[in-house]
Amino acid sequence: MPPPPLSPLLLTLSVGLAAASSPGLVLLLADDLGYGDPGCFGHPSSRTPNLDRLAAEGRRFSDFYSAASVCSPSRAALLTGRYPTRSGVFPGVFYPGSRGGLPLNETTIAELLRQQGYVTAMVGKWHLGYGSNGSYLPIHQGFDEFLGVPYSHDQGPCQNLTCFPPDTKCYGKCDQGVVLLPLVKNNKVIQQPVDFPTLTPLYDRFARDFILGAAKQHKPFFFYYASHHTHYPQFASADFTGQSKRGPVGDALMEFDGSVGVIMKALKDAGVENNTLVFFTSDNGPELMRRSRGGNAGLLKCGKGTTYEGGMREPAVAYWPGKITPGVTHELASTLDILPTIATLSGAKLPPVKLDGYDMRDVLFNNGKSKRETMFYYPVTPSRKLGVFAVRYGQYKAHYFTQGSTHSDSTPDRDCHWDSLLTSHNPPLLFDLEADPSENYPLSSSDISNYSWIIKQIHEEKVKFESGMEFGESQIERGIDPALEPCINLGCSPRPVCCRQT
Ligand code: CSN
Ligand code: MG
Repeated sequence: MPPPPLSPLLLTLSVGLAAASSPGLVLLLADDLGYGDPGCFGHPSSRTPNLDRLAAEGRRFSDFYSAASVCSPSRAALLTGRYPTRSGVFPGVFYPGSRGGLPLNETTIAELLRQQGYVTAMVGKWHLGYGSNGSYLPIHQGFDEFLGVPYSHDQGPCQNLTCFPPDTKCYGKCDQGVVLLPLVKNNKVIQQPVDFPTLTPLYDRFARDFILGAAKQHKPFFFYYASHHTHYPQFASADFTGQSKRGPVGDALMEFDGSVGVIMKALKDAGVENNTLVFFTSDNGPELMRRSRGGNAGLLKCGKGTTYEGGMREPAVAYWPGKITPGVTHELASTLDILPTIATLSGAKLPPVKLDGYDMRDVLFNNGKSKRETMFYYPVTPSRKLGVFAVRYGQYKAHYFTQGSTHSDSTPDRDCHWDSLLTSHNPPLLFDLEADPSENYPLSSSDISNYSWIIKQIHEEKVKFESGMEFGESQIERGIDPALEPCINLGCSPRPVCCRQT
């Protein structure tokens, strides 16, 4: 006999329960924050009580990697689970008038989750293209709502925008000759220029409203908080200016940490804290060229713009009370792994394209082994000809090419500087990252014959990986058209100066 039909009441209940069992997801991304910056990663004068609590009560990663050492490609990888060479997000980063963007046929985490009935929102820095009339904005990549700045806040005249109180002289020089920095709501410029000292409180309010609103509707939700902190020029609101022991970068980090606190309180107040995975990491290594105003890579070598560990190994924490037991994992994991993990957690089907990530549920929930054995390091300007600059396989890392970067200038280590030019290494420079995480002592120079077996194995992994790598058409080499820059006064002239709120 067939089962009796469900009553309308039961139907409502079962739909409600199914939705409630899909976990909430919060992705917290800091900008240019280094491996050594958060208190829970060892910084002696940072104040990050909220991140420290997530680390103490959740799982802290010691070996977590971004897939690029600058912003746009790193964010492309995070949202798609694919090396940015595939999606064409290279070389370097997008600019205000860039014609390109993350291709709309790429599937983002937000698109996967929206298909599963999630409500999705993002605040903060996008940096995956603006395009013609904002055609590359987050609302075209799976986000129901967006409040933020489409690119870096040094990619426009930033003078007088970032300091508090407003009549003090702002530190730092930014790009001139382009439009003032815009604040975008969905696909509309709502403020130009952005007032940075009052920006984070707007984001915090948005975050709280979104989380409480989703819970009230009994909808599973995805919230992506892409902070501008701690990117140059560092800023903070009235509540945080001068509050850290570390100067402007410490204040900026403290304000980011404050937002983490606001979001955690919203999860608690909404009653969804025990059904939400919170994941924190950073897009790339610290911009060491800013000296003590930049971030800190801790014990790792060099920073932003390089394929040394400081460029791509990031602080990371996963938090989910009752599901993730507190502790530290030394397993290899990457931003590339977030999409496949979230797909299984939400019951979503993986997009029918080549993915570079692995489901990391074993690492998160069972304190188990990572499925990931390798990490491939592409430079800021990747090419088919040179291929990957370095490969990590287990505890070993081989550098086939090394190169410094302006972003990592001014550290005591010359290897990081822009004038350490492209150098090829044959045999590769080999490091044991477990014995020597700072990449100070190459093994191959001391006794190459003892390590030829591992160099051979790494070479095989490299060949296998590169034979499966198809470069997408470069989105950044599509170039710049100043007419595409975001403008609050549609059709005004003369640009860019007319693009200012009146
Ligand atoms: S990034 O920083 O966007 O966080 O990577 O603000 O690589 O030429 C990087 N760059 C401006 C930037 C330019 C940025 C570049
Ligand atoms: Mg960045």
